[in-house]
Amino acid sequence: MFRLTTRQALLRVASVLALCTVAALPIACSDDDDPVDGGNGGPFDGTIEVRANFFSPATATISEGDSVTWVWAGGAGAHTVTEGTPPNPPSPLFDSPQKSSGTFGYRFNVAGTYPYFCRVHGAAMSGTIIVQP
Ligand SMILES: [Cu+2]
Repeated sequence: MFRLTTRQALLRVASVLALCTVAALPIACSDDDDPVDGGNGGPFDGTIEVRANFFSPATATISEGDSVTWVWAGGAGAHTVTEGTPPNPPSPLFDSPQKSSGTFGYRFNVAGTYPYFCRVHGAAMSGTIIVQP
């Protein structure tokens, strides 16, 4: 009787441990301090980080009707997200204010290739959104 109880207890402990291991996996897998770029080369999640003079990822491919959100990383300095090519595109499709925190979003409704850049840093800080039909 005592043996059976001990065995049952051990089995119970083992299954609890197994459950904890499974439950802990998603946390371990998502332990990525850079979730914005899709992390670890994962698929583009619609978010681009605005960092100290570069966009991450610099090139992103989306589908028609998808939105992109640029997120200013902490301490990255002041930047814009401006459609077109530097220095001064005539009528940018989108042109964020110059800022050093927060986000900026744009929805791409027409397929095509959209270059963009930062007005502060010019060609040195640029990116491309590829919108597939
Ligand atoms: Cu910039």
